[in-house]
Amino acid sequence: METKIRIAIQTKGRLNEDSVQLLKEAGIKMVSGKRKLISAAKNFPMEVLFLRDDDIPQSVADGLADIGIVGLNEVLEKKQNVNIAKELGFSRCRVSLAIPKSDEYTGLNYFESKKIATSYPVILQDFLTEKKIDAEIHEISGSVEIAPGIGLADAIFDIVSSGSTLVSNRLKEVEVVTPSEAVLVANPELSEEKQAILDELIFRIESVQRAEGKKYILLNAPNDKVDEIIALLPGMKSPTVLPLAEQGWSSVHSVLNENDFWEIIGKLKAAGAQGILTIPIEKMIM
Ligand code: PRT
Ligand code: ZN
Repeated sequence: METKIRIAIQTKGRLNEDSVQLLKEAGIKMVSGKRKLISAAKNFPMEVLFLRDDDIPQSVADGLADIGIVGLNEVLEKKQNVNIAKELGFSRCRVSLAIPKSDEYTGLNYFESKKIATSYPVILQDFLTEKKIDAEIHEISGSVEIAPGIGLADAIFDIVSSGSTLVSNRLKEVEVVTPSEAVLVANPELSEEKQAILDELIFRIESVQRAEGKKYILLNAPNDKVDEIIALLPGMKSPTVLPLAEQGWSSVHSVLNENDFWEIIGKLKAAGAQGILTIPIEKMIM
């Protein structure tokens, strides 16, 4: 029988859509139809297991799944024996300490003898121990941010993304304890065959990630301006220069970062480039 790798992803929630999208961009098609607990891929030796994010670290450590996509915050909290195979760059957030807005923050000693509400007691305890702060941890599973307002705690330790939840609860972020993002985790004892499938998956993910924020650019230029124009293009290697049917003109192709796109476009135009076209890049293979 053909070896398959089993990946655990979140059934629904913040990670689900991006996890499915990542597999899709890696060229992995899932058998359509109703979402079941487990779903086979059509064109890749993979099975997809849908779980709550809280259960993913353990299912990978135990071998129920071989790999999984989960927030780093859950990996750190659950302390299961899994390897981080790849940082995925989505669902970025941070796990932070926050206190009432009206309080003056005096530094970490603020938390001495205070009561802190959180759904991440393990990460918080590790941090407090490391910083030698003696505080009381009050574990609650949801709506942590309302705890100070109702007198349940003095401070909170929770996930922050835009910060608007803190603002609307009259809290302020005072310490970022750990940044987090979605990560691909793997069982540390994969068979050789499964490791090879994981390597192929990582290769594909990296090709997609490399193309992110990049544009393919094509432009026409008079031959005597080509050197000047090439000097403006960062590119991967040297740009492609092709003769146009019209005498004395060339077509120049290269790759641009989206970030410096407009700045470079202005310079290219000033240098005599015409008919500038940009095209999104799906994948970049190195
Ligand atoms: O049902 P299941 O158990 O699978 O899902 P869940 O409800 O436990 O998790 P879910 O889907 O809410 O989040 C999954 C993962 O997304 C988390 O473990 C984080 O790694 C990541 N993530 C990214 C976030 C956020 N951003 C986020 N903003 N998880 C939660 N939040 C919450 C946070 O708890 C707080 O209430 O959003 C609020 C803060 O957001 P801002 O933008 O107001 O700062
Ligand atoms: Zn959860």
